[in-house]
Amino acid sequence: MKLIIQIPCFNEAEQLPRTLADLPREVEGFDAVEWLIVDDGSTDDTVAVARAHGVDHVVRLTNNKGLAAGFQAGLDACLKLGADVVVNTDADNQYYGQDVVKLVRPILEGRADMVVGDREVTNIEHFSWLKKSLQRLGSWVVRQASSTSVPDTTSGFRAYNREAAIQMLVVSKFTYTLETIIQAGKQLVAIDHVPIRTNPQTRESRLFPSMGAYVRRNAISIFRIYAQYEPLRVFWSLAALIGLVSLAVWIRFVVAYAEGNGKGHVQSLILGAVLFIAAVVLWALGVIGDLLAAQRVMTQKTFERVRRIELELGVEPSHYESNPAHPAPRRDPSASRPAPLASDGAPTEETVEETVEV
Ligand SMILES: Nc1nc2c(ncn2[C@@H]2O[C@H](COP(=O)(O)OP(=O)(O)O)[C@@H](O)[C@H]2O)c(=O)[nH]1
Ligand SMILES: [Mg+2]
Repeated sequence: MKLIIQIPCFNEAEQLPRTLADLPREVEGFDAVEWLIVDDGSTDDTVAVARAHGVDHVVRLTNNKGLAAGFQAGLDACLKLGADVVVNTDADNQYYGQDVVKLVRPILEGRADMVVGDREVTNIEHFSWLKKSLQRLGSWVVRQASSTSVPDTTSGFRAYNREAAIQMLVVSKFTYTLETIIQAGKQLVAIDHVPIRTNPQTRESRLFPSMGAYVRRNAISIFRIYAQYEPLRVFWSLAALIGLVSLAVWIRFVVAYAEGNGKGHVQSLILGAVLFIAAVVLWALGVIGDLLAAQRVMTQKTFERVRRIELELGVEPSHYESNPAHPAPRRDPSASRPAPLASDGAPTEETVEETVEV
């Protein structure tokens, strides 16, 4: 069993040494524990520092693509490097490195495919009252949207087993944390959570420059992701709401008409009609969204199979730079590859020989 701990980094040369010093090199239940960083177009010495401190694998993206893309690139590389379990942590030493052990336990015990570290947000000293309240509200919304019970949905300290990692497909640009939970919930991946410890804050968040930006981006992301998975609920609820308003406005007109004052309320008739058309449009958007969601499921399944084929063929990870000091053993791609067939489908001479040898 191999565990790879992945760390997305953007200009983290200063913080990395402390973070790496805290990470385990051995974890019970694993024969190998390796470290991987995703350098997302850093302009400082992130890669050199990582190498100097024993990082085994480097995925170096040419330019800054954002955390969600970095996370996906890292996950892909970890799978191709043969990880059975992938743990993701922050480069700023936010999470307590030794808690990796707690995080992987439910996976090792076969109780979960994905485990989210719970920072127990109410106990974090450097989070303001407002940030704690928003975290609680946001996490509640994500729990509703994902039908899961994850208490700390924005936590970046997580573990995925191979199956969960193979199925993960992040589309959102800003946040992979929320999308992966909603996706896992909808795909019925078994999610668990464990309490984990955090270290004192070393610097301000790079991801969210201000509280306003934090709320805005997360709210938009939750809405978009939820609408992608549940378009009928989102659009039909809105359609029903606007439809009811249009009905109320029309009733107002009918009452006035019955009282002989219809001419004075033509505006109500027009407003009701406009609202009714809006409701019909929303209803239709729900139907289109639902058709697209079905399409998305098929794309997802195709993607998953392509990924399995890539893994089977031993395709190299993209943007990968191995560390000469820590050569990584790879899975042998030829181990389970079927023997080649001639164009007419018959076994080739080579195949026959190979078969005889076996
Ligand atoms: N790939 C990538 N990672 C980033 C980027 N910005 C921040 N990170 C990493 O994402 C992780 C979380 O960032 P951090 O500033 O600690 O955010 P917070 O924990 O949400 O406050 C750290 O490991 C950062 O190095 C980025 O643009 N791309
Ligand atoms: Mg952090």
